[in-house]
Amino acid sequence: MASSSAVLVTLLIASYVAAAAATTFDVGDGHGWDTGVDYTDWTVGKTFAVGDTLVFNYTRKAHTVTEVSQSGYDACAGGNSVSNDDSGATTVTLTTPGVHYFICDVPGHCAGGMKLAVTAAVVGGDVGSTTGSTIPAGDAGGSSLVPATRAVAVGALLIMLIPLF
Ligand SMILES: [Cu+2]
Repeated sequence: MASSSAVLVTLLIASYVAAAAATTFDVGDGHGWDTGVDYTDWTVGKTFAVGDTLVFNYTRKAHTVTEVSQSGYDACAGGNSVSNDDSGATTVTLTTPGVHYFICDVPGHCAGGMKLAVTAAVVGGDVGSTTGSTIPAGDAGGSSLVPATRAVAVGALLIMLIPLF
């Protein structure tokens, strides 16, 4: 029994590691963070989750990566920013679920299209918080449910096998 128990624990850990795998996104891909790029268009077809990382590449001091509230995003106003950087290589890890808003705070650039809204879905490693994975994000909610469902299935399997040990 001890060996099958070890196999089960290994499977369980493997499942959680797979569910928690984070993705790194190069914002704008080959275009980087620049004027003349449609960042709403860039997000289409991409699924973002808590733990994922956004990398903004641009010429140092030529642009900023300014995380703002929704109102700051809508108005292209960087005054009450959550964070601000103009180093040329800004890395942002999505640590909380929900929508994260970024603009360039150089005058005219946000209005010219340098604004990005990304919805981070909850990763389904924690069974207790799977209700959060249905945050509306286009098609993001559906695909993020897959690892959550797998975690629940593994948990149910464990409960069924516990009396055997
Ligand atoms: Cu700019």
